[in-house]
Amino acid sequence: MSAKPPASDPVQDAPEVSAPKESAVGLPAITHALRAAQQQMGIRRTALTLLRVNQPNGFDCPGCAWPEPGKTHTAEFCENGAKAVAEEATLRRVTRAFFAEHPVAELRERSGYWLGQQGRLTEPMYLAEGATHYTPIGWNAALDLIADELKALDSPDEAAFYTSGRTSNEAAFVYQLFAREFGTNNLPDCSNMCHESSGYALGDTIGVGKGSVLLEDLEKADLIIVAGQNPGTNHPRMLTALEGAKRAGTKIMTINPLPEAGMQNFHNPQTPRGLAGPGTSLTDLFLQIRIGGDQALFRLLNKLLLERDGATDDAFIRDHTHGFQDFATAARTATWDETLEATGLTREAIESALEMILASRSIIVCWAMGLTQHKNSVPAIQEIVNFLLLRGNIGRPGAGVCPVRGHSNVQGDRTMGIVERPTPQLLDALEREFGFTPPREHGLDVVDTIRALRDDRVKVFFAVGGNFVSATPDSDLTEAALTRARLTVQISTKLNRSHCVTGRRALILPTLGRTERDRSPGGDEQFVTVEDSMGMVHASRGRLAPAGPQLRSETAILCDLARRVLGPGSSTPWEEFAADYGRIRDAVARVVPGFTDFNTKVARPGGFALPHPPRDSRTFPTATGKANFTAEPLTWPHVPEGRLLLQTLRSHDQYNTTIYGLDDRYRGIKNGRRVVFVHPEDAQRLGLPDGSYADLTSEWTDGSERVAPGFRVVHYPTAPGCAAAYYPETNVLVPLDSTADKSNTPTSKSLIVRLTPTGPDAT
Ligand SMILES: Nc1nc2c(c(=O)[nH]1)N[C@H]1C(S)=C(S)[C@@H](COP(=O)(O)OP(=O)(O)OC[C@H]3O[C@@H](n4cnc5c(=O)[nH]c(N)nc54)[C@H](O)[C@@H]3O)O[C@H]1N2
Ligand SMILES: Nc1nc2c(c(=O)[nH]1)N[C@H]1C(S)=C(S)[C@@H](COP(=O)(O)OP(=O)(O)OC[C@H]3O[C@@H](n4cnc5c(=O)[nH]c(N)nc54)[C@H](O)[C@@H]3O)O[C@H]1N2
Ligand SMILES: [Mo]
Repeated sequence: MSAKPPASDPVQDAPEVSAPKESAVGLPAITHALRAAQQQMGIRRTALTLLRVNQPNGFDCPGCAWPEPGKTHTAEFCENGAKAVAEEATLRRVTRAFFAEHPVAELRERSGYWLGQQGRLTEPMYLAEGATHYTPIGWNAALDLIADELKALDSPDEAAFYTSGRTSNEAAFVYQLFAREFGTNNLPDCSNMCHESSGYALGDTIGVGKGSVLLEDLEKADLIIVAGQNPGTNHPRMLTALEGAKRAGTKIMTINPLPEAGMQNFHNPQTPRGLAGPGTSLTDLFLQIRIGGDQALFRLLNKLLLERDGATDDAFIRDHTHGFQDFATAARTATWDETLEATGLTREAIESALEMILASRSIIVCWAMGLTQHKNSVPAIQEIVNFLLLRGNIGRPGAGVCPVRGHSNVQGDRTMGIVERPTPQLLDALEREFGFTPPREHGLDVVDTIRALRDDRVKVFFAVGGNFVSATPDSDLTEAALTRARLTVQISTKLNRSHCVTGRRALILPTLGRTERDRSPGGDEQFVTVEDSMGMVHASRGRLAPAGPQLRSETAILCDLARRVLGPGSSTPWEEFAADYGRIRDAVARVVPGFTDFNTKVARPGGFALPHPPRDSRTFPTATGKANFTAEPLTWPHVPEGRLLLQTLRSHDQYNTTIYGLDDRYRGIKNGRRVVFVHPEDAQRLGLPDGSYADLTSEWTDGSERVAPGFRVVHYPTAPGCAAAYYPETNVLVPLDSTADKSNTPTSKSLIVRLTPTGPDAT
């Protein structure tokens, strides 16, 4: 039970509410972007920096993983990309004087927003056992301290190595190599909380856990279905691509419990027409689904397609798939009654969707966290794969699966081997290249790492980026678990809560961001590479002077640490790797499939596409050698009387746990984050007038309850029975054991909650 709001500032939190917006981007977005950027970086640096985002010779935007178009527009950045850049390129600095002034106990009481506003970390800092303050420490002493602690463990599996998805391919490759030479596969990753369900569902069915469409496919599609995603905020450049597709005649169907502004009407900031004109209405059909109802919806659509003469691609099914009969038997059991109950949709809405589908030869389905963070996420995504397979919508232009990734290199980190369940092929290749015996037992994912910390099975926690304590579920339990560690280490750019809730000893190691020039110890300028959401790999070069003379690149830190931990017993050329990232890419070329001639190919502007057998040749590297239909039991969340189903999502002014500001412009919220969006009819039934306050209590199957107090009730046109509130303030409500089947992803989008009125008006 928690009484203390962990990440929002109650003093500043005074939400003002107006009507939600019906369109997105346009001039206001540019003004907001530039204002945010200038506050952090000043005018000259703003212009210089923003012109370099996503340009062939510039750096990859640290915002989202949406790909760059082939011919980049000069201003191929977006409001939220500009905020992400400004957050990193800020001129504010956290120095040793800051840490001398603020005891850790005080920093723990600060909001995540406040911590982030303090600026860039500038030198390594150490929190000794029992100390009240962080104090400066040299790089050598810091790295030796970590090496000593790691070497003193009884087993390498007592350490866990977390990654957040901004890490470059080069750093990710040396990181996983170091962990495995050290002897563990404990590589928990932010994707365990993110697209893991997509990876599972796609790996089992099409044999590749990644999307099968390229940017140019969007314009070739007859229909794009956007399910469980809010691109207006989280992938704004996707709206430009959707607008292009609409111009080419593509229809768009949106499936979401919320009417998100970006999907309704889009004012393209890259064109004068978009700035001044009426904008483009993107969505042709909006299905306002209940949270968790997607599996039921697609199962019924599949049944209806099976019943229609000529609606299925029988040659594709015969030649390329496996498991059709079992799937068809399961699909035929779908009923209208059950589907209407699970989805909250009307029969007419589903019939319109069916007609639109039947009229479309080529279909792409895009999705993000609205599909991945539920108990039934893996079967729901697999039902979408069934849906696409039925009409041969994979492996041809304008058709396929498009999971839209979050962090800008989260997909690349996985490709480089940041996985707790490595394939034997990866381990064999590492063994051949580097001459050591990698551990074969699977390691810990995020949820299991928290359990292991709680039970003293993991004693050293090491993170490259991210904000583990704030991004993970069950905040109170997780924080208590982390404080049991002997040592916690964070390689970070900005201050966050994970520097304040620490193990017995703690280290902060400051690192370069994407925007900054990276010179190796020998003085040569280096570049890194990243992979976007569509499997395109390209170079990223920072140009700004580093935020301080002491900063080191992630790659340099990890190579130096590996050398100290592994000693002369390691035959890996760690120093050469740090001095020349090209050497790392040469090794990647020999270890990771698809990277042959890596250095040559990445030198081309725009980079290169990784092979994707289902997309390229309709070959499916699954156990059956075919694309697999699946027939999983149909489930959806059942909500007891008087309760609502809560999803935790992002506001327009945040990047995960980084809070840029306290507004959510498109949803009509200003100056506050502790709000809960509730359908007016539910609110009335529950006695919650707009503007009243309520505590949120989540109810878990073991009878335990978790409380997040003091949310302003906002009447909002969400699907009935559903509610929404921001992450990370609500992570305290997510039970550690409430995870998706198979993928073990926390169910951050379906929590059963009750709202208890509080404050002066409560009766
Ligand atoms: N500016 C900005 N950009 C970001 C991020 C950020 O925080 N800020 N985060 C990055 C990361 S790591 C990620 S993973 C992505 C996240 O990108 P999104 O997935 O777009 O992010 P969320 O805010 O979690 O929004 C989830 C959407 O799914 C809908 N939804 C919820 N439950 C259901 C359901 O059961 N069914 C359906 N059909 N829809 C549902 C919600 O209403 C909402 O529109 O964005 C990336 N880009
Ligand atoms: N309730 C709930 N919980 C969720 C989600 C949800 O929808 N609801 N979404 C989940 C998802 S999709 C994700 S991806 C996770 C995100 O989890 P994380 O990736 O762990 O969290 P972030 O907030 O993105 O991490 C921000 C921190 O990264 C550091 N950083 C930024 N850039 C760099 C860099 O270039 N290098 C290094 N070394 N550090 C850097 C900064 O110190 C910054 O404070 O959260 C998950 N948690
Ligand atoms: Mo994510």
